[in-house]
Amino acid sequence: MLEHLQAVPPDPILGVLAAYNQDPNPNKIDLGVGVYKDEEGRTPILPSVLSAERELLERQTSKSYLGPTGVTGFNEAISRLIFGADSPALNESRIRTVQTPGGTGALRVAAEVIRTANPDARVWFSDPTWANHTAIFPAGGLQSGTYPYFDPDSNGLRFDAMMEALGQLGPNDAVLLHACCHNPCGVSPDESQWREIAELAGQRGFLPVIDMAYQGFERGLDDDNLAIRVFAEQCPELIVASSCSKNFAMYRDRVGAISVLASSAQKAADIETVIHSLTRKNYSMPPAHGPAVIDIILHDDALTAQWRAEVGDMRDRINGLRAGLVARIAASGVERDFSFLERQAGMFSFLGLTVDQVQKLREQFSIYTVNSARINIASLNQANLDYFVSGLKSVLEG
Ligand code: PLP
Ligand code: TYF
Repeated sequence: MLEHLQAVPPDPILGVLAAYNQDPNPNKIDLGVGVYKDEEGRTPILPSVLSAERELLERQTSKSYLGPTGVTGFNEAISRLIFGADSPALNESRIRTVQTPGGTGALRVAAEVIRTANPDARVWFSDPTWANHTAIFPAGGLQSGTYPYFDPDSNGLRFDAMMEALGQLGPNDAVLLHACCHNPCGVSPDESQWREIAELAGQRGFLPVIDMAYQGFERGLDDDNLAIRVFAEQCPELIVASSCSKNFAMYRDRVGAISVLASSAQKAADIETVIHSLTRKNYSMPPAHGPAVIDIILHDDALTAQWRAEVGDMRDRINGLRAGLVARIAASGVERDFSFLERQAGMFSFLGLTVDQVQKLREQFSIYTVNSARINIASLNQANLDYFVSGLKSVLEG
């Protein structure tokens, strides 16, 4: 039977990393995979996480099963973090959060929850979106489509076209939105645009599904959940898939959560049983280590303050790099205006290069980007910035 299986090409983003790893050039730069790096090019364990892991090691007396809900202290703390501690829906017990294996696991569970509620539902993605979205939701049994989002001419948002497309949708539709730090384009709606989108969702009755993989990397931990708070005000129902990979730098521990806001406390409790039944048929129960660590951090004032400062440092470094990059490109004499890089946020932006130019950057300079010319800004540092800018200038002028 297995004879019928054919090889499948690797994930294009992870493929860039594999090609980079094989390149012997000492000046090589990996601007591909979205992993935060510090000024030395490392992705260290956050000191707050290390402290909590030490405490967990001392405290933990058993590794017996926890059950389908996982670490309840984590679920409760994540609800507060992503909806805001003063969220009216939280006080009305209309929100249920269940830990999942990463934000990716949360997205897959979200797809299955939607399919269970309505097998004919269609999910709509921004054009463009993270490639895994377009794989996960169909794998979870949903049809999909796209709505206009990024404008390559202005490097901004196609807000009017987006609103027009979303204005056609209704109760059989789910709309996937990036809460902040859009992957791959770095463009977010502003506050008044978020309010208009949420009002439209309320009027049309489509289900917002918010992917928040970068909370804290755009404007701050307490501001980056703006979209979630606005949708929670305007819509009776909402799904959030959140990730702790980036803001706790716990990538390989696979920590995330699905949160569902329902029209009543009873409905929220009912939906949680649906989530448990879906995950039981998949991975049975979620892994506990990462959430146990985050449970410790978010229930300890000193560790929480330390972690918040660490997230602030990562955000400030990325924003500093954005400003530095714009200045160095302009100073190098490149004619094209790259000032949009400073108006965008998070780890990612498009450089606006052709596939040919991307190829040249790779072959002539060992500078690796995704084929779409998406770069991970956090991979730049003072030691490689000038080399990157000279490579960029050369392919733009060549
Ligand atoms: N959503 C987006 C937009 C992402 O970029 C990522 C990954 O980095 C995720 C979700 C999920 O990440 P993870 O499964 O590592 O939590
Ligand atoms: O877009 C990125 O680079 C990150 C990391 O299959 C990532 O989201 C990339 C590919 C993948 C899983 C995570």
